[in-house]
Amino acid sequence: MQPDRTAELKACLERKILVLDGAMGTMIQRHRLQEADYRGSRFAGHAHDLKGNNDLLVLTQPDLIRAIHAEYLTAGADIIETNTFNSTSVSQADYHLEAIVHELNVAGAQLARSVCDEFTARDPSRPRFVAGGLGPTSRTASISPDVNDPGYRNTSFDELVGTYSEAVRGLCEGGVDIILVETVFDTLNAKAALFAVEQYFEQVGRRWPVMISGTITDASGRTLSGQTAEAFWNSLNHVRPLSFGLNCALGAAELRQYVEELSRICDCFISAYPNAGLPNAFGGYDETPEQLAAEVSDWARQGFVNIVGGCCGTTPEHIAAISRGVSGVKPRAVPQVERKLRLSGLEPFNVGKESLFVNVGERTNVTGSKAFARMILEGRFDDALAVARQQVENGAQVIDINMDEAMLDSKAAMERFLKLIASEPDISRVPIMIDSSKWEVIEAGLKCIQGKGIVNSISMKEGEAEFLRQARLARRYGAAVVVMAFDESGQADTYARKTEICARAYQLLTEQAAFPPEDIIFDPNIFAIATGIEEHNNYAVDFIEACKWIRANLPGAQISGGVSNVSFSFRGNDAVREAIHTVFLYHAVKAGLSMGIVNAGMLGVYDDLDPALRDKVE
Ligand code: THG
Repeated sequence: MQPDRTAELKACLERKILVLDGAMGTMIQRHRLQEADYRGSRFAGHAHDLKGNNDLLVLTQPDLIRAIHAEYLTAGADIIETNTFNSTSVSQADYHLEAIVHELNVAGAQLARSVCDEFTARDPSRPRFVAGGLGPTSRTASISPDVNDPGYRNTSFDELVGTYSEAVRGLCEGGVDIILVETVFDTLNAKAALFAVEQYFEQVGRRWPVMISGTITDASGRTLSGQTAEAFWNSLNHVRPLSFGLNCALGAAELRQYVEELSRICDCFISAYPNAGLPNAFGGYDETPEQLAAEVSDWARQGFVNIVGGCCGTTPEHIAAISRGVSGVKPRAVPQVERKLRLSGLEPFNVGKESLFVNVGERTNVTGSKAFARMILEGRFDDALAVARQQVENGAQVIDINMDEAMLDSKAAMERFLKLIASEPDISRVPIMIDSSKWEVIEAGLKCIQGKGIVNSISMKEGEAEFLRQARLARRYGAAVVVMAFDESGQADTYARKTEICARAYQLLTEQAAFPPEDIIFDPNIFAIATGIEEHNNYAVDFIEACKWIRANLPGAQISGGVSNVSFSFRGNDAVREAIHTVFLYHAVKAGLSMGIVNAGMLGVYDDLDPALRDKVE
């Protein structure tokens, strides 16, 4: 395996704007290869057509690919990308070549490596690097290919993790310096790729720098799967990428505003490699090297970028022009960005000063709503979607989803509902909180959401090891976590137990799992008051006092709770329940409660309550 060149790469990025190569496809096209050229001697007898399988050329026409890499390095590229865009089993299945995916990645990496090393040896003052490309595959994990069944998918998170694992292993064994997850049009595919990448790094005990590059499909400013640029960043920044950026689909002029936006919000290097303009009537690209370089050089002078190059339609001439244009221009300085809980659905949702209290909709919960439970049990998913939509319309900024019901296949119901939600942009614009007492249901849910969601919940009830295992996995899936104040000896009821457990969990997460404090949401247990049992009477006050302590002592973390729990003793008396919730929140929010699972749209205003009722509740 190649020695670790990360420090050298980072030093280069501090010093200058690095140039990535241009399109491989355009260059291969120039050679007008025929079926027999693709096959070479090795695949002469393959039973299926191979023309167009450009990745296969690393095996059958290695000199041709080597020459293209060399042309880009000569043009001034500092980083060249392996010719492995489609070297995943999902994409190679189109050619019935799933069996050689690992080999394609190794060979693609070795080929780029050897050309790159030749150029570095010629001029060691100008080190060149190899990025191992992981493409998006030909399938999307969060969009149905069947208009009649929005819950259908032709691939799954697990299948994608499997194929990306094979690919990343091949790339690293072949000697790449960087892993580049690129042309992301569905963030869930990218999450699967990054899950595989992180898993591989853990297995081999070494990390490679990761570049992530998404694709804004059109003037809507969104990815194919519907996310805005910032939502896309919030969904993937858990891997702490070396760089984040955009490529393909648009020309430089159309891409500009999104590159500028990312350069403002991302606390990592920024990459951008546009197409040579928008495709013309024949699917070709007309933007000249000078036109493309003019725009890209302007991004450089504005301080938007650290890595630039070209995508579809670009040639060594484009890369040479870009290289000249950015030469000597100061690279963008990576900004300090405020650390806060940054969630996403199709749109970003950042929890901080601008949102004092986050409403999490409680109604999509089979244990919390008889009506919702009936809909799910009877398979009336359209009605269930209407409940979710109504929560969002009523102001829920996140929706809690719970399918824990004895009569249900909870895992299947969670998957189906989340896949259906993914097809409803007015619901899936908000982040999702996956609520279950079973880890396997939570994990199934995490495999269905492209945004940055919340795991509800993990705790130390089964000990520290299981707690940390689940926390690390949640992070690998890119989710924040609700941590219940629950340990080996049970749920915390008093102020002392609540604070002691939260403190221990915070220490474990931040020190042993490197979990960012801003992605921890403590739930110090809202229990029912006025049950007739003396010990229950102080539960609400204990919760509120615990909020104050957590705010003061566990910096960066958020606090949440299931608000409707507090009034269980008054079931059937909604007027009193609402008054209790209103008074409770009035005090708890002042004490630091930042999120609550509530019946969105059913919260009262403290000052509008009937004073007599309010005083009783107080
Ligand atoms: N903490 C965390 N997650 C949670 C809870 C918590 N998830 C579940 C629950 N508690 C929060 N959700 C609800 C949802 C509904 C009700 C209470 C809490 C509720 N429902 C009415 C009832 O049961 O009387 C409505 C019944 C109906 O409509 O059929 O009160 O604490 N992390």
